[in-house]
Amino acid sequence: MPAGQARQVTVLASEVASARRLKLYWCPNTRANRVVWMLEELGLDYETVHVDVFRPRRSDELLAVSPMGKVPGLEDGDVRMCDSSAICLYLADRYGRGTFAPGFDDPDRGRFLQWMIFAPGVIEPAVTEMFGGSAGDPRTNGWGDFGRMIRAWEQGLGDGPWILGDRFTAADVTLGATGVLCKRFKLFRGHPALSDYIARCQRREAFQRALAVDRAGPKSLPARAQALAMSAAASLAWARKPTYRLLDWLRRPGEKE
Ligand SMILES: N[C@@H](CCC(=O)N[C@@H](CS)C(=O)NCC(=O)O)C(=O)O
Repeated sequence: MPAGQARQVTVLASEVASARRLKLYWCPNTRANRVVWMLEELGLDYETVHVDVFRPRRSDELLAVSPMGKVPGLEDGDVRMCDSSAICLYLADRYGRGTFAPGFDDPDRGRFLQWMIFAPGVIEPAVTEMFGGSAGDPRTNGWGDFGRMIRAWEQGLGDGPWILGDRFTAADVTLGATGVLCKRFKLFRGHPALSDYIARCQRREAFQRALAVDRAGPKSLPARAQALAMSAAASLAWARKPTYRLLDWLRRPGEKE
């Protein structure tokens, strides 16, 4: 089967009768890609509906799924939902049958949820804060700051290979997809374990198929301009990092007394 095409697979016998196509509101080079990756890991059949998020127009269909007009959004029968991490968790629970999400009675469930939420709740705001050049108070910011975030992530990964050890889960999809961006912005310098972790994620076949979906997708002029702007932001972020390192050192709890 050619990479990047949605695939028809048999789910479970009990679900065949109610099998339906999942509809994903998607745009290349956005957080929608992590859901494509999850769908590819699960081997589910899906269709993508392109939304050019770099232009202002939003359809009523998208807004019914994603009230903020953002991608990704998912329609699965009567289920309509948005937010990439929530969708990955939903898909893993609903279709993974324990393979990509530890079950409710599994002792790994708690840690799994913690890492599912770490990507949108801690990594993204910490990186955004650094890009924005502002430095809030890490004691009141739920995400701490970039330094605390990266140390917690590295420590949580330990020897890996995945965030729950030998088991690859949906948490690796959300962390991995966020990490690909961190790696592109060179934020893993001095953190080889995280860099290797992301390289492992990128070598997965499902990741490669999701990448092919993105690459084959339409790219408008505003989208191309945005990509250029992001590269410029990446260089700036790197220039700002020493200030962050200093602040991080000054604020690190308990190490200078
Ligand atoms: N927390 C959301 C964020 C979604 C989001 O911000 N999507 C961006 C693309 S990466 C978007 O649709 N932006 C267009 C807009 O806000 O109008 C998620 O993880 O799905």
